Amino acid sequence: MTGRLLIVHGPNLNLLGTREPAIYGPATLEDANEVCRAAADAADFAVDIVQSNHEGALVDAIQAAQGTAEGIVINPAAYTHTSVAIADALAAVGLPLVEVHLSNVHAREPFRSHSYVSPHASAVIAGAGIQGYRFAVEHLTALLRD
Ligand code: DHK
Repeated sequence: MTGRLLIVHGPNLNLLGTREPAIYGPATLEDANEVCRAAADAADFAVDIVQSNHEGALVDAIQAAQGTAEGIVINPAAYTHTSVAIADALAAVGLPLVEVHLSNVHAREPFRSHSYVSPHASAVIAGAGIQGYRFAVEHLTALLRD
């Protein structure tokens, strides 16, 4: 393996598959994780995957990536729009970062258009469903390779 990525899923993403499928799609979190593993494997990268409904646990996971991962893919879910702590943790570790949203957050309620995370991301992917994770991993691994 060339390297290692951390994949971070925020609150309520454990409910994918049953949660508002008209918005988030029919795929489960395990389906999304499989997309990440396959894309990472194709680029010769390994993945660590974390999902939590708790802001502090997500901060801990991001901090722990320093020294263990070379890049982060994160869907901070609702914390995208509220969490200075998660944005600060991402800035602190300073790893190449891609932000993913399953839905097109810009076509939804206005509060979803603001992200505390985006200023720290090299790319933001929204509205592509779980394939967004594939695009994110492909982009990040290419960035790390070049
Ligand atoms: C997931 C959530 O849980 C929402 O709170 C965000 C994001 C959008 C998504 O589209 O993946 O607003």
